[in-house]
Amino acid sequence: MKIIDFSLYLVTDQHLCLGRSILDVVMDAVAGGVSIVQIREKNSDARNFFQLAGAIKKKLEGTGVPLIINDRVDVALAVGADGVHVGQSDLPCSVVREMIGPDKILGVSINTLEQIHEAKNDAVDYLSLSPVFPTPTKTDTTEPFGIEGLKKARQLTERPLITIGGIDKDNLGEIISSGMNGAAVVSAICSAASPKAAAMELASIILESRR
Ligand code: TZP
Ligand code: MG
Repeated sequence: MKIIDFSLYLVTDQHLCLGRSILDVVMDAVAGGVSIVQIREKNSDARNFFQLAGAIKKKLEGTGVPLIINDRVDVALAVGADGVHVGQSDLPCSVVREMIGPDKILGVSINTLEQIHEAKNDAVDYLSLSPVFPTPTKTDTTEPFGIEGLKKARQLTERPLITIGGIDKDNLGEIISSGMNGAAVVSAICSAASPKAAAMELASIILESRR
């Protein structure tokens, strides 16, 4: 049984880091209380993604914060990452699970309530409801779940649920109160003046909302 803390899930976007190195942003965010990190590189070639992920993997060693790779199973395996996150148009979860083995973390994006049922037999460790709100960070999304959608999803499954899209300090409390195991953010941390301070604030909102 894997014990994974999904509370504050950082998803990176190199282009939203305000010119700072992604490595510095990630480590600053980890110092502030991020519990899990996903490297998401939509425009990197395999070599650059591999080098970046390897460097981040090294830095995260000993922190207890798992490293997840978006989409690229090959990159995840090559750097010995802790897991992979796939979407509905990536390799099927059953295939990815075969490739990464039983011990790695596997997460999948869920875009509709029906997809929660469809994932019923998939050996995934968490479902990411995507998006909860519209966001300029990713515009090619399906209809946002909204808070009501999160609550409905919570009724449908006992599996770990996180959500992503437009999450910031003003709506995070509501998201956690709707039964989510965690919240994933890009710009709220990557584009913050201080990623560490931002992560600290978000982490404390999560703690507060669970009390
Ligand atoms: N998937 C669905 S929304 C999103 C991704 C990667 C981007 C979320 O970014 P932000 O800045 O936290 O709204
Ligand atoms: Mg994907």
